[in-house]
Amino acid sequence: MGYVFLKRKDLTMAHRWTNTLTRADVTPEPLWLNRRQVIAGALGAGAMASIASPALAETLEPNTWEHITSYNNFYEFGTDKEDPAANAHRLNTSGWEIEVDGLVDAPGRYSLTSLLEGLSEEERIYRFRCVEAWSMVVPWNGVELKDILDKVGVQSGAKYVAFETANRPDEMPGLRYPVLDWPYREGLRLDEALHPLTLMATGIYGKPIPNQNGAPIRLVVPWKYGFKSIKSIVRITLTDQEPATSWNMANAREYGFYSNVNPTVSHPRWSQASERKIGGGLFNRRQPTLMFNGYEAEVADLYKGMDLTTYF
Ligand SMILES: Nc1nc2c(c(=O)[nH]1)N[C@H]1C(S)=C(S)[C@@H](COP(=O)(O)O)O[C@H]1N2
Ligand SMILES: [Mo]
Repeated sequence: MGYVFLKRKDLTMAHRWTNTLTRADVTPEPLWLNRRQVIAGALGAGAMASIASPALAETLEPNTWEHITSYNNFYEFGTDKEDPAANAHRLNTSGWEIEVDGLVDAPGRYSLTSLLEGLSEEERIYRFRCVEAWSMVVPWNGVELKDILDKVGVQSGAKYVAFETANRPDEMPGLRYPVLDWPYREGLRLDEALHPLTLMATGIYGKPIPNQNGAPIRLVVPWKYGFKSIKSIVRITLTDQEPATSWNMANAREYGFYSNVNPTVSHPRWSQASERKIGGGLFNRRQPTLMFNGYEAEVADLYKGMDLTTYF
């Protein structure tokens, strides 16, 4: 329970994401809500029962396209929430390539197209919880990271996956400021990376992902704080060492490597027990934060025996 998790094959009316759609083609939300009814109709009785629960229906009501694409963290384009939407058009996402290296069978510089070729696009409605205690619900389109890793062949010695964002000072005005040790870097333990919830997103609401949200491809790890979900990825490295990650390097006391959403472990400067859902209406009531952001049943096993206050 706690998330809508749909394989493409479960859809009666499969919507194929295509990069020919542009922002101008459709008003996304009504289209999405329509499709969601179709999706709900295709699910079994058990799944319907959980969707029908009022509390869950409320938390999983997706944010609007406007919320998702105008309130962003993407420090390469500035540190204000409005900066990415204003500046990220400068990022040239055409001919995108990703360097895959380290402990893989087929290292190399892949075009994004070739890396995604043959993999099945899915739609996932996920809660998204920023470490700053705000949240959204986002309807992503993407492929499981596992499918990409299977394609390049993870070698037996690999224990972690490291990611890097593009580092292009001419296109990213925020790189002038030493807010973080650029390029933006993130990482996952291999079992986290292979988990079926871990997505590489290329779209939102069935449209290509806007630059401010991490075009043309970004990570989405829904049970971790948002900063783990690194944007505009140009490098994926399989390694046997826990990789250095940007926020952890900036302040290890405040931002752990794991950064699993956990309402019982406070950030040194604020509580993580509740969150403000963006677009939450007139009074913008806070809602309780859920363990592992509501994905406890799916991911708790990954951390069995670990002290989550030490490995925060
Ligand atoms: N490269 C890069 N990735 C990033 C960030 C960033 O500043 N640079 N911000 C992170 C943070 S703090 C959050 S909350 C999410 C925000 O994603 P969104 O703007 O799509 O909501 O992206 C994460 N990925
Ligand atoms: Mo964040």
